[in-house]
Amino acid sequence: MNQQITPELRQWIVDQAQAGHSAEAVVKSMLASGWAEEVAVEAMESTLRGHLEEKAIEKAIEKGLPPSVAVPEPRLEESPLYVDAGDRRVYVLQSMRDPHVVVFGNLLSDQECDELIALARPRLARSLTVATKTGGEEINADRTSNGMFFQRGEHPLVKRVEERIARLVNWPEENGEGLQVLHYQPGTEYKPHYDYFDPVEPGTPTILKRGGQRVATLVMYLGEPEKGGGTTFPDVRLEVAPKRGNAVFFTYDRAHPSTKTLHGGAPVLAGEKWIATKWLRERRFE
Ligand code: PD2
Ligand code: ZN
Repeated sequence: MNQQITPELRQWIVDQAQAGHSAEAVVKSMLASGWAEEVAVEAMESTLRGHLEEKAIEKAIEKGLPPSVAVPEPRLEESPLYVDAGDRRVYVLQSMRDPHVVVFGNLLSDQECDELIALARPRLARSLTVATKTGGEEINADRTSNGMFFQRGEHPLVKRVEERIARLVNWPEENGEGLQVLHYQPGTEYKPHYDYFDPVEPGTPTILKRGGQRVATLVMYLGEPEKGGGTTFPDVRLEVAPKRGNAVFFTYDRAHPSTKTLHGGAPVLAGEKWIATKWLRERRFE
């Protein structure tokens, strides 16, 4: 007998399951009609899995979730201990799937961290965030650090770091925003937020004209505090230590809290914290 799993067989399995028959009973009746056991079990499993996936997609549409888009994926399938980022070996210290968070070690040398701080320091101003109501920039009370933006590629060091990041996370350099450097003094923090632009805000369509949505964030630690200042992910109770030279990377495939990428910079309790953030967009960011 032809033991192919046809659309008719799949439909029959779904009908049986919906009529309240257990998986075991359905497999039993398949065996009774001459199906080989492995084929029957595989047909059962793959059909129900496919059916559940379809239902999940329908549900997402019903709930009005924004569509899911492609995101940068560092090549971690074989659990490498490090990634060759072109001019540097970057260590993979930890990774999580949901939310998709990766902690990298040795992304920057101490000298690179110092040099980025020195280049940024004279240009610091109270941090602005993109004002999603208007599409402009505004001072944000939830972010008490001081910051500045580099233009993409504006300095040979900035360019080198950007090329390294593109190799590391497998995403075009042109899709990155300019690096942002932030300086936190004791008592300052960055309250939990999402980095994507909220689709319901009136300024968002204007922001998205330039490169589309943000789809990933890389926070690089340039200067470590003595206490506090970790990057927190409250939905999964994760806190990443702000160790100099290391970085935390996370992606969000839709502009929605279901990505579990709510994150914040915990208050710095002692010492100073410096970070450089690279936000990655869907498309070329000019
Ligand atoms: O300083 C941090 O750890 C932090 C926390 C949350 C940075 C950002 N967000 C960011 O730059 O988006
Ligand atoms: Zn953030």
